[in-house]
Amino acid sequence: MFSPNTITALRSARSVVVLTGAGVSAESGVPTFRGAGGLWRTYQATSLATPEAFARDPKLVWEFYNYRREVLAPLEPNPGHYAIAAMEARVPEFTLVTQNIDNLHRIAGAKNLVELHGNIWRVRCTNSVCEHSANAQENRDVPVSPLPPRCDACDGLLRPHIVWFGEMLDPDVIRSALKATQACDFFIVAGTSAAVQPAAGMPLLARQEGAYVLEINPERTDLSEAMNESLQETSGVALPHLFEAAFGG
Ligand code: BV8
Repeated sequence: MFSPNTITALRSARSVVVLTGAGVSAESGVPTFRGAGGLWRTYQATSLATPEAFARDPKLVWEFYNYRREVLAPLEPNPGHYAIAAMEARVPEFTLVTQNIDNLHRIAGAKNLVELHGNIWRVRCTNSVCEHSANAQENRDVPVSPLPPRCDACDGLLRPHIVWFGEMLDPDVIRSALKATQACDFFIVAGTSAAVQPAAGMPLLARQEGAYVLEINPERTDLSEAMNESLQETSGVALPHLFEAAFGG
């Protein structure tokens, strides 16, 4: 399934970074962003995941996230999530960077996890002077109700602790992701269409810095040409194979 160079490079890697996108959760039943799952009622998901949409109609945006909470709540990690968590235990330095907000990597046992776009099970206050603005809180309600939810400390509007399109990523989060990317000698990018920045730039940065870069995606992407190896396979099948081939179970 993988080239011998890929297995040799991963087996001897001192520092590994894995970047995942929505495709890694597809085999758990999570609709991907740009596939058919990118639609909700008559809306493109990407048109609701914006600060403008929230300012215009916070209740509608919260209904969208309640829908995603309802879809996500019963879902489990798939073999791809577990293979990544198993790899972390076998590599001296390991960083998992995910664009996904579904928390499935954490459930699968990931430890050194950087959530670039936040987490659907956390909320924060939009009142910038409120203590719950800088410190997001866990909220597992399915659904969140009443809508839109208000902060119990200041009665401000609560929002999902998620990075929307057009919003800056948390500087500390992006710094740690880029630091790991520049330092690694093996980089895996799995399940992403590489359409969204700044995540999509990371595999190319790793390549520039001399890392061996492996892409796993059933479809080719704009990254594929630049990878050391691009395997057209699903992550739930390919990642367990990769773990077995490099670390022997
Ligand atoms: C930023 C949280 C600085 C929300 C997400 C013009 C105007 C404004 C902004 C921009 C602009 N041009 C560029 C930008 C920057 C923008 C951007 O990149 N836009 C794109 C769409 C053009 N980026 C940002 O705004 C970022 N912030 O840059 O700050 C700035 C600030 C202001 C202005 C300019 C710059 C913030 C982006 C964060 C957005 N939030 N998620 C939510 O989830 O509700 S991103 C969202 O898309 C998800 O996190 C998702 O993960 C991510 C990326 O998509 P993918 O993960 O790749 O998923 P996708 O469906 O696309 O693809 C799935 C892939 O899986 C496919 O390739 C498929 O083949 C594959 N697959 C399918 N099945 C499997 C599989 N692979 C493996 N196994 C399988 N079984």
